[in-house]
Amino acid sequence: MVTVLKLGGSVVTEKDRPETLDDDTLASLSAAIAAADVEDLVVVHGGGSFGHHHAAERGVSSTEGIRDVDGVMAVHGAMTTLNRFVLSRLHAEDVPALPVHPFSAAARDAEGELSLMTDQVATMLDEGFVPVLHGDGVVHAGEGVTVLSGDEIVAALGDALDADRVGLCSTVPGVLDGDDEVIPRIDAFDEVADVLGVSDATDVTGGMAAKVRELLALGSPAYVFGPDDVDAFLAGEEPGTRIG
Ligand code: IP8
Repeated sequence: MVTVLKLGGSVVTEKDRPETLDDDTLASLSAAIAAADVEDLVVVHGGGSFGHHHAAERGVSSTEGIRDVDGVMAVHGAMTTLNRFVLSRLHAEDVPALPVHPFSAAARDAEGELSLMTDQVATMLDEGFVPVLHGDGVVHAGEGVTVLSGDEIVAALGDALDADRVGLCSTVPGVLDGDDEVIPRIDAFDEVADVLGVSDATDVTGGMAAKVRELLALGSPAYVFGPDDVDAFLAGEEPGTRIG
């Protein structure tokens, strides 16, 4: 049974301060992951104040590409730095985590369709490791390099690995309605289109609306929940909002 868990970039970093980790939250999430000891777990993390800061500065998004190598390396470099931090906190809890950098394993065609190599991820799982992927840059036909969000990676992995459970750990306890109440279940985008406003300026990949769209396209149910519910999700419960 494959479980994919995404740690939101805003959860593991201080979103408003460039390249700043939220170390306490990352440490407690790492401890929860270690304690749950889930078989066949894949972790994906977002960009937070590492990737999004550089992507906004360089004017690159999931649809608008850049060809400037310094800019590409700034975005990719910030993400590999964050990945190192995430790995080190997982290692501190004895989680057998290994890095997978999507920049070197993915491409988008001219229609924006993503192809992501997943053989290495599947083999890591078979060998008892916990692959840790992350939002990154991706080479994009006709655009140079665009941003690849962790949510797109989650969707691609969910399909390729035939994941049974997909969870997105966000800063909020679920997808919220207009009164800030958690919506327990979403089966179609139309149901929530009005309440999902556009994301803030430093999130170049579209915030909650984009997440819900990606997750609805998955073959398995997905859950959006806050950091306090990671252990519940990993224990097989259904915290936060169920999507699909
Ligand atoms: O935070 C974006 O990943 P996300 C990664 O999952 C970059 O959208 C490079 C901004």
